[in-house]
Amino acid sequence: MSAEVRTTCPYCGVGCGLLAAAGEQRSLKITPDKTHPANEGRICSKGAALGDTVGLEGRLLYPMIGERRVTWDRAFDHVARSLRRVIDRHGPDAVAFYVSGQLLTEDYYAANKLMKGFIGSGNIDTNSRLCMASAVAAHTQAFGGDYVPGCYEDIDLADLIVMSGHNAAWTHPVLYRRMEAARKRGQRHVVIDPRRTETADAADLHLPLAPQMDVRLWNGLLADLIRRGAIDRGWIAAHVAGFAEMEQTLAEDDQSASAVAADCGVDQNDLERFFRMFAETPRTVSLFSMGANQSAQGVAKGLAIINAHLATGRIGKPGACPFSITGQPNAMGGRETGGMANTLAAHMGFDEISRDRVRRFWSSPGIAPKPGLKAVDMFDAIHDGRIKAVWIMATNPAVSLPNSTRIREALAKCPLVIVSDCVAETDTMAFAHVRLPALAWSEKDGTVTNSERCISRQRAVFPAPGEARADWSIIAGVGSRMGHADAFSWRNSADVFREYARLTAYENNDRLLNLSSLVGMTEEDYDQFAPAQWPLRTRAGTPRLFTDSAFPTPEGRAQMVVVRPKGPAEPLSLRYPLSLNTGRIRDQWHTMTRTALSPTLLRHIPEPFVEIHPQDAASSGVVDGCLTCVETARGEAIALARITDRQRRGSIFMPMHWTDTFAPSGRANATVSGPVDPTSGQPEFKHTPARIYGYRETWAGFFISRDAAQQPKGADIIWRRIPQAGAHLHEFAGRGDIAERELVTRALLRGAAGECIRFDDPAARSSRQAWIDNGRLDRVLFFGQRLPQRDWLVAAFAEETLSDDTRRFLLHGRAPNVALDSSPIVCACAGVSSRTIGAAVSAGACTLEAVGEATRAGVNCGSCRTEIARFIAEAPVPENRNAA
Ligand SMILES: Nc1nc2c(c(=O)[nH]1)N[C@H]1C(S)=C(S)[C@@H](COP(=O)(O)OP(=O)(O)OC[C@H]3O[C@@H](n4cnc5c(=O)[nH]c(N)nc54)[C@H](O)[C@@H]3O)O[C@H]1N2
Ligand SMILES: Nc1nc2c(c(=O)[nH]1)N[C@H]1C(S)=C(S)[C@@H](COP(=O)(O)OP(=O)(O)OC[C@H]3O[C@@H](n4cnc5c(=O)[nH]c(N)nc54)[C@H](O)[C@@H]3O)O[C@H]1N2
Ligand code: SF4
Ligand SMILES: [Mo]
Repeated sequence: MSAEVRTTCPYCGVGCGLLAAAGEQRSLKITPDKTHPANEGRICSKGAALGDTVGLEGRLLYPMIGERRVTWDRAFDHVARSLRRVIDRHGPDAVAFYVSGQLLTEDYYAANKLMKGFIGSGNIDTNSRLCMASAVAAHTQAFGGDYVPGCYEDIDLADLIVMSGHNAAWTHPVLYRRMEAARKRGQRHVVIDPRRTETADAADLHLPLAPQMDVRLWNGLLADLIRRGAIDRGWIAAHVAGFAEMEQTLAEDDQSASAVAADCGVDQNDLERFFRMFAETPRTVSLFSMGANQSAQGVAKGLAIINAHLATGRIGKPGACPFSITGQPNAMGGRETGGMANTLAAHMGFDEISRDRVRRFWSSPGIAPKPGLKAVDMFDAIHDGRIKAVWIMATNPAVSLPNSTRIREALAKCPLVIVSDCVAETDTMAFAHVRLPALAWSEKDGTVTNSERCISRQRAVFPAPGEARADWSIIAGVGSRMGHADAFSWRNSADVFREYARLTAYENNDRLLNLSSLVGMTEEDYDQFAPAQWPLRTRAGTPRLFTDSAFPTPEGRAQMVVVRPKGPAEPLSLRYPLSLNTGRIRDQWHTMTRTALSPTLLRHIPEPFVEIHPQDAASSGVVDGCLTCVETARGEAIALARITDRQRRGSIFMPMHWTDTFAPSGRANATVSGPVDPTSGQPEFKHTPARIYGYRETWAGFFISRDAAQQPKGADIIWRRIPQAGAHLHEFAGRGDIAERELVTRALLRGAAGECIRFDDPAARSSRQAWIDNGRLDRVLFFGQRLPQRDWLVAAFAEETLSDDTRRFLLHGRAPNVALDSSPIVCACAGVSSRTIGAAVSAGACTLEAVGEATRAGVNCGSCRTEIARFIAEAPVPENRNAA
């Protein structure tokens, strides 16, 4: 093992510090960094499994033009010349960059500088448009800038945490661990979410509101606070503008608890309990995430939450603030450098003064005159030919943008698609004319900003593999070849960062985003940089904003913005009577290009699913565990039905993660495309009118092989690939006749060599075959009605020489007398299954500690603790427990 490198996790916006030690053959040992203020020694299942994701298999390691490997020299020339040609013929707005909150600050700065300063267009936007744009707009309207007021310490200090559209237990697990710790001293949790998530389950109060009713609920709360006299009129008079207008607006609706509860579809007593808890608890933090932002009224939702805090003066004080929690590791860095189409750079806009200032700072030959196109509009412009060249970096829009069929059409039509990624094959890469290999986490070096404005270093552990390069250096290479060598002559990431820090401090009298204390950093300072929160006028940083109740608006007051409830943008109909909601699961990250490399993480939830309320399932004839079609006006997806009362009646839920690589029919965004928020441009990912029906396959099977197989061409089947330790499991089903099955068989067995053992039962339409090559199991293909569990067969692939015993039972799919457990893995760290945990609970383990002692589950990262708690809560109560 090499020495431990102090770095930051590449996944969520909590921004945990990690220690990474490289071993033989790119093995990596990960432990949480006790000194990092974000996690203080904690970690979650995804962070803990990072070691599984750093192999070189599947990496893009060389620049490619079409199918040709080229030198960087050639790649830079080609990209620069092609972009130049488009700009010369069609103007700067005919090119666009679509970037990502997973770029480092240095990368973001470089991309933004090239587009806005040197190409001279505003057309750079980011996947943060799908994620944080509504919160950015809400902050800007209320506080005069995109300022996150609070810090994680506020979450520790709060007595009440209200989570709106935030499944923190799964999406920000380490922050959730901090809240669990605070609960031990009495902190209470309220979750506002149509679904009963793991987070909702564990909360003191869950308000399962009807989709998109948040503004009604928060306005109802504000009206209630006013009625009760629980607002701070003195503080409002001194520090807030717009209260009277908002108070008047509230009078337009019936704000009685009964009316609000009825509109929001929640129990009136529960609603009143929430109102009381909020009124009585000065130390309240209101977290909001995608259930708030991803909405056609996402800005209004954020503002409604902020309004309740402004009315009570709960901001800028320990344990009290509205808190938009960020998703990606560097969503904040992107907002700061200016990577969104509607900002210029470093929290400056497109006003004349800012444009002139940034132009001088960059010595720019022609700075962007106006904001560029936001993500959804940008892809519309690609579709209709206004944009003729797009460079996509660190994001997978063919999967993650709404209405992905149309996005794919746009990419297929676009004359020039350049993609920088670390992975060779993604759904977006399939459309690339030029593929540029980027360094991945563990190789790259730079800075990220987490949800609480804390800047931390990511540091390289491994040397650059192949010819992969840092994103900023790829951008600089192209910028230089476009004729701007002086502006893009950085030697290393420290150079880029210093320039960015200088820009934040440049002629800065009024911008909070100011890193002036970092301007003079030496290389060594940068290497040693310890986490710190901006504003950084001094090295100590600034954990909490607005502590003096002064806001950076012209009048120094926060603005209470009038918001009115609207409900879902697209109405339900007879044809589409259900509201389709989408989001995340605990152990996968977005489009799975990295987390799916970890077989352990895949065992938590291996396949796409759709959650359905029992009554909706019954009226649609859908049965638990069966393949189910989810249809909307845009398209169709197919996933396994999970029938559960955790879903509201009338709402269904699908995860966003699956792609062509793992489950082509399971892509949620083939079906999702809501209208966007008119201000923020953020799409309504959480509501699309839909209907469901059974897929009703006529045959099903599975195939296990050493290498990943592609879905057979020409077969209209439902295909899922599930990487396992040492093999790939492929599940499939079809609605065709025996000829379809034959087609699939031929494709999967092409090139099969060695000995085949086989058993067919035509009467039962079942067929089983196993191929053994050089003594090793090479492929297994089973069709039929009653298929065995897959685990034993998967395990057989690990045998270097198949034993006689294994060989004998291959076509049974399991050995007799071997207890099999293929139930889902609940604890990813220790690999403990739900069956093992269920058994421990039945045997009397009735606390988290007891289950931990009995099974080792939940004792490491703790990401599974809410699930274990559910097992305990749902277990039948044995007599002796009553007595205890
Ligand atoms: N495991 C994991 N963690 C992640 C990620 C990941 O991919 N995997 N991604 C990261 C990123 S980029 C992000 S943005 C965050 C997102 O983190 P979260 O926002 O917590 O995640 P989501 O699952 O998208 O959505 C949260 C909840 O919003 C609810 N919701 C839907 N409609 C409404 C509504 O109308 N009102 C309210 N109040 N709630 C509603 C959904 O039911 C869902 O439970 O997670 C980050 N962390
Ligand atoms: N239906 C639905 N859709 C959604 C959402 C939802 O809730 N519902 N959520 C939305 C949200 S909040 C988000 S943030 C997006 C996320 O969606 P995406 O950004 O599309 O998802 P990722 O899988 O994170 O894509 C990151 C890509 O960058 C690559 N990559 C990783 N590191 C690097 C690097 O250092 N350099 C380069 N060049 N490439 C790298 C990865 O291999 C991967 O291909 O999805 C959005 N889409
Ligand atoms: S909570 Fe988990 S995914 Fe998020 S930064 Fe920490 S270790 Fe990484
Ligand atoms: Mo996100």
